[in-house]
Amino acid sequence: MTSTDTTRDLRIDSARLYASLDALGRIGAYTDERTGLVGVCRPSLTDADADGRRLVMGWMRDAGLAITVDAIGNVYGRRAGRDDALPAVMCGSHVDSVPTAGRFDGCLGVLGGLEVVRTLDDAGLVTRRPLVVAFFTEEEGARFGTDMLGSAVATGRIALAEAHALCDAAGVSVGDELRRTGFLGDAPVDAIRPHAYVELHVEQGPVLARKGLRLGVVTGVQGISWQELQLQGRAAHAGTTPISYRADAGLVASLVNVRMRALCDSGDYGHLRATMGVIQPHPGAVNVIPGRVRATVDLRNPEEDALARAEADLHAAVDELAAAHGVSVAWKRMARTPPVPFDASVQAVIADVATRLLLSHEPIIAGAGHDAQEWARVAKTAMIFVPGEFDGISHNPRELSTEAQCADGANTLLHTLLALADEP
Ligand code: HGY
Ligand code: MN
Ligand code: MN
Repeated sequence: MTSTDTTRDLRIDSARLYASLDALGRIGAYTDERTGLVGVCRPSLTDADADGRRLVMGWMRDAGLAITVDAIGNVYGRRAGRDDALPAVMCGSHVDSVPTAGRFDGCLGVLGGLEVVRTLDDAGLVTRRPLVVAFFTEEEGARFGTDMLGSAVATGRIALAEAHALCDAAGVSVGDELRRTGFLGDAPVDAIRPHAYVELHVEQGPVLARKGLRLGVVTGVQGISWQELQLQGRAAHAGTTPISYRADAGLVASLVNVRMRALCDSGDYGHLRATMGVIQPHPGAVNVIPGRVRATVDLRNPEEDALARAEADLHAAVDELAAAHGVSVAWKRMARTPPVPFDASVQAVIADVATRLLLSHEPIIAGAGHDAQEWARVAKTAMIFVPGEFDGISHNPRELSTEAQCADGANTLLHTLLALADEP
């Protein structure tokens, strides 16, 4: 059953989708004291994440999906196809969030897939291939330090034992949290090898909105480099210690941050983006020169060689800055993924659907990491982006895509899945 006359005019129920996003967004909700905005804080495998997972799994059951949970806590909801022995077409994303999230990052891809299932149920339609709607563990990496963790384990990039052993800042491991929350599933992590994977996601940036486009056909994901930087100086009295006697780790961290921006502004590394998201001085007292600093370095680049050069040149610069101030340096690799291109044929299906739905669209590269970049290793994969308001701001409670924008994405997902599920 392709997107033929029987399905051509099929559309999702946008009010139902938006209500689901709203209901899930109330789990882990908090009010930002500065702006009064309501954000979402559901770091992976916290109680809030577990509550969000169970809410979505209840909806999956209500929609008749057969649920499996694997040994890294990935959750798959399966809808039988007419030729049920064929590999499924999968969609999904993540429901864990950064600590200052909005309601759409990841959730639109999961609940958009669920809305597709609900729409097909309402219409009494069964696709040729089975469909799977999934959500994956620790996509954000904000708690355990490695992004797209669940998808990376499911597709063989990270070993299960290595993933289970990862710990958060409090020393709590992924394995322990999976057990504590009840999400240490018994399905093997490589149980699913889909025919194709399509992920609907908010763009999380300003490009589509500024061009007045309704959709993005995502061509791939840029390279990501996450490192932890430990700077070790010497704690000392802020008042009695002459400037020339200091080994100020806090000063070096600031100098490194400024140098990171200089690398971006230099133009020598293409479209390099650099962020020092964590800067933790110790002891963190007003009258003590920081003896040490734990910082994180997030580098992004669409070109692998420019990313690698930026990593190498930053390491050299940090050594120089630290040595000049009597501070020692230790690096720890957190995550590293190269740029990943998406499948051209799936992109073509998405573009064709968008054209038929009269939705303006253009190719766009993903600035953020996504589960799709892992699934691209084992299945033909692409993504659909929808724009957001306020320059598409994300990882911020102000994140907002309208009901109409979400509907554009979910309708495109619906017809893309129908086309792929009908493939021989
Ligand atoms: O960091 C990222 O790009 C994604 O939000 N995990
Ligand atoms: Mn996301
Ligand atoms: Mn995110």
